[in-house]
Amino acid sequence: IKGQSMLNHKRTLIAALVSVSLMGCGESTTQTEAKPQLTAQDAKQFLQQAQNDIAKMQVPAAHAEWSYATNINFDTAAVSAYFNEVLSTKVANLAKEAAKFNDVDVDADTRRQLDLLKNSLTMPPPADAAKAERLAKIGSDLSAMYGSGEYCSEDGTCKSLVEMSSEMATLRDADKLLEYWTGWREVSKPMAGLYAEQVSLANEGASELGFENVSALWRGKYDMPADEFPKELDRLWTQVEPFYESLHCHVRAKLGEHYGEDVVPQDKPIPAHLLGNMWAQSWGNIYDIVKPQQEMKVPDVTGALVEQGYDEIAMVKQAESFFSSLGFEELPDTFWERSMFQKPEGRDVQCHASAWDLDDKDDLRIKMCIQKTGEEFNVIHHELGHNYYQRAYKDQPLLYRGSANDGFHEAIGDTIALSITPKYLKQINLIDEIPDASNDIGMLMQVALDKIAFIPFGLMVDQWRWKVMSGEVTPEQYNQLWWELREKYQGVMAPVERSADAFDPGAKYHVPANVPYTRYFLAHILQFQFHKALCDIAGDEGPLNRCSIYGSEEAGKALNEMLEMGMSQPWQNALETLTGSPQMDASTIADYFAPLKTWLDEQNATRQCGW
Ligand code: X8Z
Ligand code: ZN
Repeated sequence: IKGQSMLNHKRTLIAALVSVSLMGCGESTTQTEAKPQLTAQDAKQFLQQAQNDIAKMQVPAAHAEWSYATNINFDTAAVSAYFNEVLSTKVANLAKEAAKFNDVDVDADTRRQLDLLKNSLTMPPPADAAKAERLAKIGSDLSAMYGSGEYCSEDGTCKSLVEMSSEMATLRDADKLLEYWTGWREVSKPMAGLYAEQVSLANEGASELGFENVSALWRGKYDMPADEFPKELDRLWTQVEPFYESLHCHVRAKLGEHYGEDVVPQDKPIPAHLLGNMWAQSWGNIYDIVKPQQEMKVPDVTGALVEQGYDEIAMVKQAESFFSSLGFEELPDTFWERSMFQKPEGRDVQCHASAWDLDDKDDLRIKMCIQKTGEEFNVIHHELGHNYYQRAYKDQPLLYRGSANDGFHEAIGDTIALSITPKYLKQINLIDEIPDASNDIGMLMQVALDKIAFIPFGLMVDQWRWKVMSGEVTPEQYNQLWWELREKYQGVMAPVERSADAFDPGAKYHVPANVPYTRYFLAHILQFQFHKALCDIAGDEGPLNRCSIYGSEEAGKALNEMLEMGMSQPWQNALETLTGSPQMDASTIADYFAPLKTWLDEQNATRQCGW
């Protein structure tokens, strides 16, 4: 029956396609009347077939991708590039077919699925097979360059990104920090040419699909007109900006005291190598430098994990048990057998943390090079959030198996991690006592360094990419624009002049890997909205920063209701399901951090803020 319906469907489509040329010689006036019309039924059949075809191909493609990411070599690269090309070409063809139903009167659900199919690719391949192959090859090469990248110092010792990142967290020697910072950015220099070539190939693919360019395609995935979406981001950023500026002001002043004002000039952006993170994207690691003078008890999760002898698996189990306490089913045995929790010896892997669903059934996995730190404990929750989301929507039609908008996927695990409060840490015996409220400024500072510092970074990466993808800047200007935006949004600057061949965006995973980044900006807003809604449901009446939803099955149920929806409805509806409002809104952030904002403004009273 399946084969039969496919044939019927193909016949109808082909008839529609060739009608004009077949009837080209003769009575042109009757062409439109004679053309067989596509029907709503054809659209449904088309979608059914398309989803079957994609589902079949997706599984081996995912296995190839997993093999590559967990073992980067010549052969795994070839196989993953092949599957990438074949699958993305298939989807591009289906997306083009979907456009044939643009003027057919179909129900809302069918229309949504057709639209999702048209919008689904990230880097659409051109129809020209050689170009499609080239695009896939570049993607796989860039990813390998990042994944196997290392910095070798003059004495011949080489360090991986994981090693340098972990040192930079506690390193306070500005020269050594600068060495790692510039060293890692050597890895991305050779990416520049490939990246520019990739942009033009993907733009060709996007234009064949009817998009102006890749930028328009990426901005068009948010259930609103592509040109409206950046305005929505501006609105959210405006809500957070004053708080970010207060935090920035205090952090710069403290860094100035620590490193000297010649290293950290007080009227300029902050040099990007001093913030405890390779990309200056979250600053939690320099809490010791910027913490309040008054002694404050802030849980030392890293210390507790080490002291209690947690290994990588124990950390993941602990994270799993949080989800279990909300009523989510335990992870399958295959999760434990097939995941990669540690960097293996003797082969290159893509250490950047990720969560996988190999078959849309229950083959869930994570891939991480776990470090035994509080920061990584959070990342584990982040990754598991992806897995539980994937599992929750697995029974939706394929085109609905995904994030309400891409920020939701990134926000789920982070939302859970916001519940890793002192109360929770005591419940699981990681700390002995819950610090009283007089310590809250310290704890809020710790969270703000991680979350608020991130927000402008989360915004600027795609501000850069949208301009790059739309051709507003040429490859010669790529790096300069990157630093203009880093300064504008984050108030950080390159610590040394960047050479003409530098390609610093390539030093951030998501650029060579072509993972859109606005999702993380959205996630950092959404997770506070989710946290508040879930705390209300859990009946926690204390301040938001002390609320933990651990053990609340009601909260788990409410969360799951949203997760199960997948992308079956506009994200505004999913948001409303959980929070009661269809609007993304950063005012929850202001509430969460209100005492810290007051404190920062007192500290900054005599300082000259801004850059
Ligand atoms: O890439 C990630 C996750 C995997 S989706 C670890 N994140 C962004 C990053 O590391 O740059 C999480 C926060 C931002
Ligand atoms: Zn993620």
